Amino acid sequence: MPFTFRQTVPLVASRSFYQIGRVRYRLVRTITHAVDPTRVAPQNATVISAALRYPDLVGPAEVRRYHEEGYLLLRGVLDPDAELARLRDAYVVLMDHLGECFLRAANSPYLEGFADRPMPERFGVALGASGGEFLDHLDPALRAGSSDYRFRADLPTAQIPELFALMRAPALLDALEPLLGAEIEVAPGYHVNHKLGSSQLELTRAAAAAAGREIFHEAGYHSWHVLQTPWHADVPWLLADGRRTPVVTAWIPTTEATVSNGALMVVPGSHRQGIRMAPFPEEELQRGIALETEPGDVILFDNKLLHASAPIRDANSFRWAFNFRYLPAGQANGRPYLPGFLARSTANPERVFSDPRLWAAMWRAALLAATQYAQRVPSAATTGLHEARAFSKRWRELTADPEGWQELDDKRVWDFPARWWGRVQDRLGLG
Ligand SMILES: O=C(O)CCC(=O)C(=O)O
Repeated sequence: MPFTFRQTVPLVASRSFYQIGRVRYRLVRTITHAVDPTRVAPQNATVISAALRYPDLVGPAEVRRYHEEGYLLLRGVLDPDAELARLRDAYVVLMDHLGECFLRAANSPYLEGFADRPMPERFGVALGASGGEFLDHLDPALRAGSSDYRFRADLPTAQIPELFALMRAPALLDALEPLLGAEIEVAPGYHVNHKLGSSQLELTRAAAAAAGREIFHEAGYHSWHVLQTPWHADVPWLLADGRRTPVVTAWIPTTEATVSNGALMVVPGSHRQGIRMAPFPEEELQRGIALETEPGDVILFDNKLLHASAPIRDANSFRWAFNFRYLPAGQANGRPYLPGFLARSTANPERVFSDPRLWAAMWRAALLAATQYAQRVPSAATTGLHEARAFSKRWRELTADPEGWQELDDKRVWDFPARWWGRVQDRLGLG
C-alpha cells in the first residue's frame, strides 16, 4: 500500500504558554524533557510566511531575529507536491529496497507480507530486522566516523538524485543567502529523522527479536533517529576547526510535525551561550517551545541552538524530516572526510556542483574509505584544534575535485604526516 500523508490541518493549536505543575513537571522530567510538551511557539515566535519570496522572505529584520533567537520558522518555502513529493517517493523506494535486503539477510518472518504493510510499518520492520543497520545507509553521516561503521557497497545508497535536488532547491538557497552570503556550501552532514509511534516501535522490537538483533542498545544513535530526540546542540559533533563556522541547519518536514508526534523544539536564544553539551540548566530547557510545521515549511537554525523533539504521543504517527546543513563556502565544515559541495556562488558560478551521479560516487568512495580505515577517522571529542586543522587541510588538498574523492580507497590517503598523526593516535589510544 503506498504511503499517503495524513491530511494536514491548519495550525489552530493553542500558542499560549502552559504552566508546569510540580507533580507533572517531575513526571515530564523523567520520561521526556524538562519542558511542557504542549507548549508551542507563542504568537511572537519567529514565524515568517513565504507569501513573498526572497528577498522579502528573509530580509534584514529576519536576519536580525535569526541572530537574536537562533532560528527562523519559514512557512511554505518548498512545494510539497513537487520538490518534497519527488524526494519522498524516491526515498520510499530506497527504504523498501534496503528493507527487503536486510529482511532476506536475516531470514525474517516479516518478509512475508512486507510489501502489503503501510509504509511506517515497513520502516519499523526493516529497522528492527536489520538491528538498525538499515539507518547506516539512509543516514550515514552521524556514524561514518565510528569505528564500527560499515558501508556495504552491495546495497543502494541514500545519495539519490532527488536528495541532491532538494539540497540545492533554489527557494532554500534564497532563504539561506541573507544568512550565509552568496557563496554557499552544503555541509557533508545531512540527516533524516523518523519518529515512530508506539505501535510501530512494538513492531520494530518484535522484528529485531525475530532476527536475533538488539535495537536501541547503542547509547544515542538509533534512539536519536526514531525515538524522542533529547536536547542538544549540533556543533560539538564537529571537529574542532569547524566549530566557529556559522553553520545553518535547514530542518525540512515531509509530514506534519505537531506537539503530539515529535515537532521540533528549540530554546530561543540558547545559541548565544556558545558551544555546549548536556546537561543544560533546567530553567533554560523550560523556555523550550515546539514549532509545529507542515510539509513545505522549513526551520533554519544555528548549530549552537539547543533543540530536541516533542514527545510522540500518537501511537500510529510517523513523523519524517530531513535536515541539511549549510555554511559559507571555503570554511571548515568539521567533517572533511565526507563530501560537501558548492551549491551557490556568485564569485565562481562555474564551480557550482550540479551532477548528482558524481556526488553519489564521491559519497560511495568516502564511505568505503571511512569503513576501511574507520579507526583513523578522528573523533570530534578528542581531536584538538591543531590536529583538526591539519586533518581538514590535508583532506581539502586530497579532495579538491571529484577525482580526489574517487581515489580515497588508496590506502595512502590515510597515511597522515607522522608529526601530528602520532598525537592523534596518542589521544585516541591507538598508538
Ligand atoms: O528531527 C529531529 O527531531 C531532530 C533532528 C536533530 O536534532 C538533528 O539532526 O540534529
